[in-house]
Amino acid sequence: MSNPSPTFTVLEAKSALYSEGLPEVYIVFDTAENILAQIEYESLHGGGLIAFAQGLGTLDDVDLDLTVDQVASLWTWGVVITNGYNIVDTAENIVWQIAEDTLSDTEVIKNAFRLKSAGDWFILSVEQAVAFAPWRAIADFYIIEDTIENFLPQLAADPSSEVKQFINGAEELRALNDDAVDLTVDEATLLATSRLYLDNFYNIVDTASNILLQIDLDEQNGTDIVIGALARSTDDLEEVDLTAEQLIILENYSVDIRAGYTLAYEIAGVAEFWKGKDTFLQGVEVSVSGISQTDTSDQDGTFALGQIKNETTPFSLNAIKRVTSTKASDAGITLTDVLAALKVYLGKSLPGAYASPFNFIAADFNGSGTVDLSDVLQLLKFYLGKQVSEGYGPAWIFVDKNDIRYDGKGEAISIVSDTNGVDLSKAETRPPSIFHDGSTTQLELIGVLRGDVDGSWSPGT
Ligand SMILES: [Ca+2]
Ligand SMILES: [Ca+2]
Repeated sequence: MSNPSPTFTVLEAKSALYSEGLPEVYIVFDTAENILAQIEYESLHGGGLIAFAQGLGTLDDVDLDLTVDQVASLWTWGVVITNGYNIVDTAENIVWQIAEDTLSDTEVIKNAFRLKSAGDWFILSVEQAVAFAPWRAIADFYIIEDTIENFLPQLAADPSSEVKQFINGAEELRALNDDAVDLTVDEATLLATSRLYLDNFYNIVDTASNILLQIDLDEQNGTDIVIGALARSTDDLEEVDLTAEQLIILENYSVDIRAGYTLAYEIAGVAEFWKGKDTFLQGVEVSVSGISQTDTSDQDGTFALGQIKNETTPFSLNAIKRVTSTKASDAGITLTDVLAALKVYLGKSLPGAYASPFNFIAADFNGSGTVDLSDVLQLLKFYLGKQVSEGYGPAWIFVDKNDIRYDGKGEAISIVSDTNGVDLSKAETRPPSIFHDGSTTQLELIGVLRGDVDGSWSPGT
């Protein structure tokens, strides 16, 4: 059984050194204050009392207030601090020590029961706040004061990190007086949601698309990130397509659009059958010549063509609805249609139930521009399920509603033909091509099926 090493207080060790001498192995066991005083003394005078000690004792002082330097000294001398203590120091020293600790992994500070300032508010840079981030105990009183440029990378790097929470928890975030800072919309949003006081003047420099998006969000959420900006400008709008409405919004928000932009808009359209009420046509493929915009009407007959640019207006639209069946019944073709086509050819009037200028289009079974006896005979053949001559057969034709004149009851009374100033007749059955002049963003297409003269076709057939 070995004897434990003798223990001395600092004073006892000093006294022993100058009288009977110290044993080879001893431990200095004392309060932190005494050990620190002796360390300081020996550091100044080159003594070796503490250095000779084989071990330094354990401090047991829950309420001890130490500076970072004192903690570092104790640690260097191998003093084991098992219990809590307070670090009372300036933020700068604590931050420095935290940085040292992080490098050396000595965890001096990590063993601290708590960190506290001397009652003053710490003013930290973002970098210092980041260093503090794992030390949430100090989060009570501090101000982050830095440049926006330093905030942004830190916030953007990991928006959900503890660092951001730490920054969010700050009593006050302040930007330095930086009146001329240029922010993107995302950056302004990031700063605003991080409780940075955006009191200072700043410019939002971004694309129109982003600014518009933010204006939209602002209005939805009742915030004023963008609205609060003193000045906004967009750098490079060469590639941005704006609608006229968006342009007005940007102007209302005093967005200075410095570079060029393209004014664009969307055409909203609907396709419906000429006969009956609200029979909408699905599967109408609408395209614009020379532009890659295309859409196909859905169940409601609606379609949309986006990003139509002003400089490409006016233009023609193509509307196609494919006929896949060769059965007369699928095209709504019955004997009534054959007889009706014959009446059109003979110039006789049709029953009021389906008399319409659309009859001329439907009776021209080959789309030749005129209704002649061949149209009637070929339609009869088709009705009978016999082979028809090339060029004859059901096909969808679309008329721009703007080219149709209606009576007071909404019945079509005439359709303009593609021959200027002439209405459709059996001698001129071709409507004008669908032409868009940009005066409206609405487009209504009325479809008629060649061969179905009385309009008995229905989507189910
Ligand atoms: Ca014909
Ligand atoms: Ca029919």
